[in-house]
Formats: sequence, structure tokens, C-alpha cells
Amino acid sequence: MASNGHTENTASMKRNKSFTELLGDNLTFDVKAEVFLDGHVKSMDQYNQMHKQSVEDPESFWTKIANQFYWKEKWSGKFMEYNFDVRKGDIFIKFMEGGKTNICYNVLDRVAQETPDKIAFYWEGNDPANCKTYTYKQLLDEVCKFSNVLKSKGLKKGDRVALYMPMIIELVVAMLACARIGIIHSIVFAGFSADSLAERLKDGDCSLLITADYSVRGDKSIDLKTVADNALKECGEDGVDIKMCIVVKNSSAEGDGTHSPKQKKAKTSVSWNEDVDLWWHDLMTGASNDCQCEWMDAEDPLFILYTSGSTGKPKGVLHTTAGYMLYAATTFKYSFDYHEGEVYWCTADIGWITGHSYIVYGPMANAATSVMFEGTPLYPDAGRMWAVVEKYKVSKFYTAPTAIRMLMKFSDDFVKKYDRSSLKVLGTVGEPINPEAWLWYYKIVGEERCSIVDTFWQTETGGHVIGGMPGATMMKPGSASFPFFGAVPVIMDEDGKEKEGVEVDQGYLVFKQPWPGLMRTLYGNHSRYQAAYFERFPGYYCAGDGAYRDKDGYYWITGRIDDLMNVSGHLLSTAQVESAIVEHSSISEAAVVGYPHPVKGTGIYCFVTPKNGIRFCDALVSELKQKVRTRIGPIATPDVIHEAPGLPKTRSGKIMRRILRKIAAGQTDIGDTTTLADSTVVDKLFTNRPQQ
Ligand code: 6R9
Repeated sequence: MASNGHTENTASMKRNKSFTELLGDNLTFDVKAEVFLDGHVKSMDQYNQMHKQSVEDPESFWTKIANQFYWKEKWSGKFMEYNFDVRKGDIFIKFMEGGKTNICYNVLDRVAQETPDKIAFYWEGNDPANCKTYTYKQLLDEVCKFSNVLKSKGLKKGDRVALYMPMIIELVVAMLACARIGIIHSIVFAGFSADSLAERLKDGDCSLLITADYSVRGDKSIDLKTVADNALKECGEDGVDIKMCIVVKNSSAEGDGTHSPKQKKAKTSVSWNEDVDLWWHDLMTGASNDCQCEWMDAEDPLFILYTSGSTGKPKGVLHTTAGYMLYAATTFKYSFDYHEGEVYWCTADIGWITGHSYIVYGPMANAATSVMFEGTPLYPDAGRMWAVVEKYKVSKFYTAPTAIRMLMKFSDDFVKKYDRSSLKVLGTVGEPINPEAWLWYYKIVGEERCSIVDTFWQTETGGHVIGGMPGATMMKPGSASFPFFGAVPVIMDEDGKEKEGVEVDQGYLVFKQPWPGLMRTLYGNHSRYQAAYFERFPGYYCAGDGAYRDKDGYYWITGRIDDLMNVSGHLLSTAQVESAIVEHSSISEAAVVGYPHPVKGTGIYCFVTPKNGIRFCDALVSELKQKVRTRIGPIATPDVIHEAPGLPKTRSGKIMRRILRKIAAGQTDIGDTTTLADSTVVDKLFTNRPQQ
């Protein structure tokens, strides 16, 4: 393993050890069989047989599924074509090329035609008194109207539109409207800073930004429009002129209970530029609800979504139409064992891939009824999640370990006072789950009745690539268990040799062949795509995570093996945080590492060297934290800033992050330091550790 990977994986192995300590020999859990009598997959034999077919004969496996969708024209050529090996030429992946379809038509029109009054979303506002329902037909009307708005503004197939919006229904309307007429949407999480938004707008060469005046979360109100204005200004300064900004008036509904009195005060005015800004509601008034779909080629781009890259510059992951549609739909159906009539809730934000695949496209492709939640798990109190579960009788629930860890700090009474008897499947995503969190989720939330599905996947993979089948897979807490249909994971050693046998120790997690939902390129940068994912091990897709396989064939993900930190389930690059810090005029050098954090999973620990003559003080610490928030966004706020008169470096000047990681984790045994140019810097770092 790479030196940094090695340390991380050792830490994860220790974490897994405590599963044994906590659970004794009882490492495997079954679910209550009667809960899953009608499961889509009833046994491991059935799963094994289906998985085998999906990887040995992908064409017949996926064609059966593709036939359940509407195709304007079926594909005539090969079902799947690809090259995973850089030595043989450029990497490419194609599924069903030449077929013509439209994802919006498939997930919305078809359901609205068959069951117009079926509820697509129970929208639950930040304020518990504020909720609305949207049927498939209502949503279709809104989507058609907004598609016409986009067309009337001159937007056409292939253009890029950025969405910087709160968790309001207009976000779903806007993304589906884009998909309907072939516009590539690029959603930017509304917690990112103006700089981050500008960077993404420029990279995608977007012609329009859609935002809202305000967003509300908990007792906070965020002035999104000002962030959007600043981002547009930055783009202009760099010669990228974005001429249009459509703004949803999210603060309009006086008296609907959306806003606390404090928030009401904040929302009275919004900055406005007559040349650029347009109100969503003005444009929608009088727009026709009749809009034909644009028939898209299976391999036409559907969306761009940015994810952190090791070098600091975010990567614009590009997904295409038909493969993504098939994969989001199929993973949703099987991983959550979704059945007609059930209510499903994913607590993610649509600004992340989890929201794209498992709030919008996957559930809607299954004609599901979902909860869409604007608020936060702690508002108005720590019982909110379970109040919502009771209110809508949620049966499939999907959240992240960081949320579980946050909630389990409060009394179990917050959970127990609500009726959770509707729950059947509890999903988790974003990072490896620790044993305490798994057990709390299983025992307290799920009353030892529900299946816990630990879903491993990435922005790049489009949908789940490892995860169990509820009711069929015996659960091992902490293991994502088995590959999803179409995925062939392999554990690789340092030299690019596949580790053989069922039980193998940790190595690099790679995949041997594509599945329909795997990204096709990085927007505008195919060479970076090849370099980041395919060059390290020619012939394989390299996920960037470490993993091992146990004697029963279960996969255990051990964490990132690159310079990405998984903070509360979100990937952030150490390089990006470092470059924000060194922009401060008092800092000469910075090195950032992750460290174990009780709620976030990984916290952000920054070693900073002030310039000569600069005094390290609390004010400087606050300024540095602010700097990172402004550059990247609040999710990247450093947890610890540690003054480093010098950084541990090799004689060739490379920072030894292995040592910094140990210091950040509070470990004193830092191993071999003989390669250090100056070993006294380490002693100094031990003596001035900040209080945490
Ligand atoms: C969906 C999503 C991807 C990275 C991935 C890995 C980590 C996600 C996980 C998990 C262990 C799980 N990750 N799910 N690690 N167990 N169940 O999170 O996408 O934001 O792109 O992050 O998250 O490190 O490589 P993304």
C-alpha cells in the first residue's frame, strides 16, 4: 500500500477489531424472516445466480431490465462496449449506444399517465408545520412548464445549467426539466462557498444559474442569492460571462410557518441585478404545461457532479442517460427491496450523488413515494427524524453514519417516543460504519427487526456497487457485504497483482469490468479521468479505497488510500484545504491531515507554519478557519489548527504525512524517523499540541 494508505488501513483494522470486542463471537446478524417474505431476492442462492448472470452475460441480464423502460428507438449495436486498459488506447465505456430514450419521460411521464394522483414526494419543511405533497401529475406539469421556460430563454440540448438550491421541490423540477430537454445539469451543494460555486460554473462553462433567495436549515437562514451573486461576479472577472440567473422566491410564503421570527427578519430584501436576475415565479406564470421530450441517445450526457480530487481541483464526474437510468433504478429496487406503495426516505441533500440517485432518479424510476426533507436532524430537536418516520410511515430509510453518531449522543427516548413499526430497511452510506453506530441503528432505531444495508459506492459509480440484499444477506456489522449486480470487485496488491483466494488481506479496491452506471469521463478532461482512475492498475477501475475480503467473501472497506479525507461522509482534499490556508498572508506553509473524530468520522487537522515574526494566536486561528470556509464552504472548516514551527520533511523536502497523521491522532509511537531532514521538528510538535 502507499505509505499514507497503510496508516489509514491499519487504523481501520483496529476499528474493526472492536466489533469483536463489542459483539463477542456473534459477528453475524440475521433479519426477521417474516419481514421479507415477499423480498425481491429471497436467498443467497438466488442472489449468487443473479450476480453470476449479471457479470457473465450482462447483455441478457440488463436487457430484461431495459425492456421495462420506454425506448423511442432500441439500440441496434452492441449492448456493452468498453476499454479499461490504457495500454490498448483511450478508456471508453458505452452501453446501449444508439438507443433513444429520455430519463424524465421514464421516471415521470409514464407514472403520471398511469397513476396521476400517486404521491411522488411528501415534502417536509424545516419547520414541522410546513409540509406539502406533490403527485406525479403535479410534478409533470411543473416540469413541463419549466422546460418551456428554459427553451424560451434559448437553452438547448447539450447546454450546461448549474443548480445551487436548497431542498425545495423546485430543485427536483429544475433537474427533471433539464433532463427532459437534454440540458446537462450540474448541481452544486448549497453549502458550498461562492468560490467553490464559481469554480464549478467555470469548469462546466454553464450558461445559466438557478438558485433561491434564501435557504433555511434549523434555526439558520442562509442568503443563497448573495453567494450566487459573488460567484457570478468571480466568473465575470475570469471572463466567463453567465448572463442569466433564475431565482426561486423561497422566502415568499408568509405565515406558512417556514421561518422562525429571526429568519423572517433576515429575508426582507434580496439583491437584484435587472440585467441578469429573473424570478422563477414570474417565468412560470403563463408557461405551458405541454412540452415534448428531447429523445436522447443512450450515451448522451445527463449530468455533471463534482467530487473532490487529490490535487485539490474538483473533478466533474459525467454520467450519461440510459446506463445511469438502468443502474439507479435497479440498485434502488434491490438494495432497499422497494415495493409498490411503500414510503421511502433518504436524508441526503440532492447536491450530493446520493440525492441524485436515491432521492430523484432511482426512486422515481420505481414509481416510489418518497419523503423530501428540507431541515436538519436536530431541529427542532433530536427526535425529528423519527417524528418524520412516524408521520409518513416510512418503511425504507437511508442515512449516513455521521448522522447516526450525532443522534446517538442524545437520549434513546428521542427515538423511542415515536412509532417506528413501519420501518423494514435501514440503509447507510458515505463512510465505513463503526460498531457502536451500527448496533444503535440496528437495536434502537430498527428494534432488531430491520435489515441494515451498508451501501458502498461513489459519485463515480452512479449507484451502489457493494451492499447486501435485505432479507437474503446475513449481516456483518461494518461490512458492505457483496457486490451489486454487474460489479466485479477485486483486491489488488501494490504490484498490480490480484490477491487470490476468498479470504485476502487488505489491498486496493478495483473493479474488473464496467456496469451501466459507471461514469464515462470527467467533463472536459478525459486525460485526468484516465490518469485518476485507470493508470495505476491498467485494465481495472481503481476506486481509491482500501478493502479486504473475509473467509465468507464479505467485503470490508477500510477507507481512502489517497489524500482525500472523508469528513461526515463528504470527500475533501487535503490539498484544497492547504491552499486555502496558505493564502493567508501570515502563513508560510501548511499541511493538512485527517484524524479520528467521534461524530464526523474524520476531522480536519491543520499544521501551519506562521511567517517569521508572526505571533500564533486565537485571532489567527479564527481567521484561518474563516479563510477555509470562504474558499470551500462550512463543511471544510478545520477542527484543529496546530502551530508547526517546522514540518517533518524528508531530505528531498517531502512532507511526511504519516508522522503528521500520528501526531493528529494523539499517537506517540511515530515509527521510523531516520529519513527526516530534521528530527527535532517532531519533538516541537509534540510539545505544542493544541487543546481539543
Ligand atoms: C456515495 C458517496 C465516495 C467515498 C468512497 C468511500 C466512502 C461511501 C461507503 C464508503 C465505506 C460505505 N464511502 N460509502 N466507505 N462504506 N458504505 O458517498 O459518494 O461522496 O463520492 O464518496 O465515500 O471512501 O470512495 P462520494
